[in-house]
Amino acid sequence: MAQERILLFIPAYNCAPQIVRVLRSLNEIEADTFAEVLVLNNQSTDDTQSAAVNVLSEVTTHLATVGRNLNNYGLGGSHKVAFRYAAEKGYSHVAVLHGDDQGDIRELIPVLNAGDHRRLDACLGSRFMKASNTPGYSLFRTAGNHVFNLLFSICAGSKVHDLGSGLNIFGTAVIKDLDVTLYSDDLRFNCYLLLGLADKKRTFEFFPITWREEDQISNVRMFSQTMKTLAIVREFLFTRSKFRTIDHRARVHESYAFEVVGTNGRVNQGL
Ligand SMILES: Nc1nc2c(ncn2[C@@H]2O[C@H](COP(=O)(O)OP(=O)(O)O)[C@@H](O)[C@H]2O)c(=O)[nH]1
Ligand SMILES: [Mg+2]
Repeated sequence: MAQERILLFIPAYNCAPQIVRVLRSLNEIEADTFAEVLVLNNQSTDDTQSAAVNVLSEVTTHLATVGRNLNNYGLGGSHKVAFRYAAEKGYSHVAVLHGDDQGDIRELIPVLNAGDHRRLDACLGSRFMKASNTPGYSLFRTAGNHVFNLLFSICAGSKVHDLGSGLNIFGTAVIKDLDVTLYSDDLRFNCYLLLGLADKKRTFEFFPITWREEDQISNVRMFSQTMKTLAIVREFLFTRSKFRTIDHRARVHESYAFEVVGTNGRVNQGL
């Protein structure tokens, strides 16, 4: 088997205080667990970029790079940037950790140690399993997510435990899947990706995670998000050919590109 090299992708938008904590947390895991850590600042309007660049020198365990998307591509579009970068650099996997410090990178380590990411096309963090923990989540929000998980389970034909959390790992089959480009660039990207995985009979499993809601600002507008997510279910169940072929983006970007704005220059011992 080719050598395993995992890119840790950290999407970041208006999360200056949190990105500093997320980057520091990389010192709590074994050095070079990830071949590279890529923070992508998605055109934040706050100090996210300078906060990330300034803390880079404190990251001693990993090669870490901060990039700036050339446009605001949304969370989904940022995934597309990272997947392309991983394909170009020959990384075997892309792990994703949201930059707003709601998740904990240490919770991915048991998945890696068990080798689940080699066995499966995707390992997806879930906020809604028995062993999950969601301090700060209202009962209403949790119940709503369970309803959606049920709807998506019907679509996927297997149990879905989360429509898209901020801690996941994807293998080469997903990274190189050209259809991913057609999925929505916004926060619903993970919903499309999930149903796309199921439709293509890719293998995925969920693992329980802790997801904090402390000083983070959620940008999700609950009602509009609910209606848009229902529309994905309808499209998948009733017009599958459309789901497979149409462009699901509100706006089509010619390319998904970024420029490097900082690196800690660490030389990875394993490379
Ligand atoms: N809302 C939003 N988040 C983005 C964007 N680009 C990257 N992100 C990151 O995506 C993650 C999820 O966004 P967030 O608004 O926290 O959504 P939520 O956690 O699902 O409520 C955060 O880490 C953001 O920093 C973007 O264009 N919009
Ligand atoms: Mg968040």
